[in-house]
Amino acid sequence: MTPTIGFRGGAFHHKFAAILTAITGFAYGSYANSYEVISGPFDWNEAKVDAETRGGHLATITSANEWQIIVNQIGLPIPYFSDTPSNNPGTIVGVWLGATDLETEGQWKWITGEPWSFTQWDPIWNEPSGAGIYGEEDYLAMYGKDGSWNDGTGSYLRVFAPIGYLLEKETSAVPDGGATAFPLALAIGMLVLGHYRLTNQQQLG
Ligand SMILES: [Ca+2]
Ligand SMILES: [Ca+2]
Repeated sequence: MTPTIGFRGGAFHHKFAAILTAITGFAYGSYANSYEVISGPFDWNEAKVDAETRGGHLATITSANEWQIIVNQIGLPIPYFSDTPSNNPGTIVGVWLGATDLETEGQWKWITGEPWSFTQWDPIWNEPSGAGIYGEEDYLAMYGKDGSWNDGTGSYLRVFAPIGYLLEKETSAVPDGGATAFPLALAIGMLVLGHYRLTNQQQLG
């Protein structure tokens, strides 16, 4: 597991990230990314546009670290979750995420251009299934119950399809939550050094 240092969302965290970024020149904003479940009858393309209208994008989950941050922020099962078919008004079976293999079957791509490496396909139904009785399944969805992934047709108009999406808002150039202990250690070191020099200057003065 990658060593990470972070704080859950909130004002303190945002200030802390901003201070660290200012001191070290490293961007810590990945920890400030915010995630929100938007419920509603969106097909995948409509969800993509709606997310952009809200100043974000369909969520891209590019590391186990980012997934943990999402779980911390929104909880599991996800908000509005119902383990019943998606014709149950106001509830969500799953959410659309920002990836598709429409261009080349089997080659999944995040809409943000981030590298495709982390996955959490649902093993029970042997996902990604590629196609099913409803046709090609080229759009990434996440089950609200446990966060496992499924490739879906892009439509919500059938049972066990999403009826909402996960919105991600970036506040930093670092998209995936990959901060490590090193920049934090550097920041602390620089703070200590700065304090030491200030103290010395006062003594000399
Ligand atoms: Ca992301
Ligand atoms: Ca599938």
